[in-house]
Amino acid sequence: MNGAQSLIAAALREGIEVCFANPGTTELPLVLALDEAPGIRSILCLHENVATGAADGYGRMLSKPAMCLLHLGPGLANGLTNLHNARRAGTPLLNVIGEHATWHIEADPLLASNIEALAHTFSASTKRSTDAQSIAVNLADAVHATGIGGGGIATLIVPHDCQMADAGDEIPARRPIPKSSFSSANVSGAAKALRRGKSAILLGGVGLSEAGLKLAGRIAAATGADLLCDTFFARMERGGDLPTATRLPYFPDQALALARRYESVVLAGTRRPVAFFGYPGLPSYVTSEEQTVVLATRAEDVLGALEALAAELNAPNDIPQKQRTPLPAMPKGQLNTQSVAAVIARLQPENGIVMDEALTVGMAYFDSSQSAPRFSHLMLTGGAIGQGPGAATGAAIACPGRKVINFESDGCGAYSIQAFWSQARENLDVITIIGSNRSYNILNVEFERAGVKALGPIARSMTGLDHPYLDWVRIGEGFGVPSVAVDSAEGLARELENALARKGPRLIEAIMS
Ligand SMILES: Cc1ncc(C[n+]2csc(CCOP(=O)(O)OP(=O)(O)O)c2C)c(N)n1
Ligand SMILES: [Mg+2]
Repeated sequence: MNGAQSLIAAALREGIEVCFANPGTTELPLVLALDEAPGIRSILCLHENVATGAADGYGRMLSKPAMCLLHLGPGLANGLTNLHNARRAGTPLLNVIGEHATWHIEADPLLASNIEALAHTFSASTKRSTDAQSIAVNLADAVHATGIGGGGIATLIVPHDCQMADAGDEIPARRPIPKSSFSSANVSGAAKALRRGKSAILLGGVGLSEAGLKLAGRIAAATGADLLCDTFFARMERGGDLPTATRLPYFPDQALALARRYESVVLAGTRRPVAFFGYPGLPSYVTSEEQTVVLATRAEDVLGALEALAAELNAPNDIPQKQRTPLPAMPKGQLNTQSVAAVIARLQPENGIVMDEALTVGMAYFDSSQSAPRFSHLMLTGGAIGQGPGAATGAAIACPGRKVINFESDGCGAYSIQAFWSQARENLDVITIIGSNRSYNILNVEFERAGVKALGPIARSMTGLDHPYLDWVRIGEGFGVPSVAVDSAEGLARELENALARKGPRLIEAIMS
């Protein structure tokens, strides 16, 4: 085997099944190796940020890494925002970056750059193979690293000449990921806090899985604690008869007001909540130090800790069904934040996946969808916009039997339109709903909250997505996705029902009033 073949053989042994790729000359031996050893579904993405976003969506759904194959430093740089989001999500993800031949780097060819410097910003592990023989071991180490600490990103840089040289035939055996543990002292501390006074359990990571929510629901039933969830969770199982959680508000004043209701906030699978931005006069942390009680961090065994806590509190096995907010009525007329959310929540299918990157357009969706049928809810995790279309693509690859709804605000959507092409090419079941308010509305909201009374022409031009409007129907169609625009709740309901009844990707532009 040459180095490239040994890398692919090692990836197969490590259980890698999907590769989201945008290759160049330095990755061509790897592309050939993917052909020679079938077993890894390889998907061309027309922008690296779509590839990395797709690997994030895939990893969130399957808790195992997909591989991203990217071209040198510039290819990696293009994928950085969604690698940032994936790091925040705690997604296992494997990056393989082609590099110039070892002997050529010294001459500083045009595409050369400091790949390690880029990789270090988001990678739990970064490694450069220095010869063909070590590539398979390096690959196995990288995949292993993606499973440590609840999930992370590993980046392996493979020079072109190492890919081509003889690597021998040895592929290392797969090693089990060491099981994470939890602290019994933290369990006792959390039990004490929950018994003491009015408290909340703030859930993130695995705490928002079906098992996590059920355990938390039992603990809440035993103690009267409220359940909260991170504002920007990676994945939350929702709907059906699952316990519900209140989402920590985005704006820190509102989040602080909620947190102040509790004597203790017990953290399960997340960290002490931090305000999205620093606002003058407001603290960085949403909870005080005294209030904050750590049950288990994301890197620990969150389910084990919740189980031990439920046992310590003698929590009942059955969760009493709380009165649920009913689904909103099917709206009529103009499309606004409320009506778009209501239509989606009413029509989204059982066992669907909703990738939600809809900023102010989607503000009502979390509450509106509380009583929807069971679904997996994915959100933008790292605040770096342009994640949704890629992540929806990856989620659809990961879960072929499930409908994916990608609810996007127009500004966010415009970053990653190339994802539509991969959705069309792979005939993925992704329905993109663009909430088209034709502005970066969140920035207007921030101006308003900062007390800015009137915007000058430059500030207005920095927040308006008009002149010209984005023509989403032509954008979608241009990438091969059947697309339609609607401007009423009835129209959105009709088109969403149509899209749900069919296989394959669809785009619906919901033009807001
Ligand atoms: C990578 C990146 N670039 C820029 C920003 C700054 N930013 C945050 S929200 C936003 C606009 C979002 O507009 P849209 O998606 O239309 O949502 P709306 O506010 O209209 O609901 C921008 C530019 C960011 N968060 N991340
Ligand atoms: Mg917008």
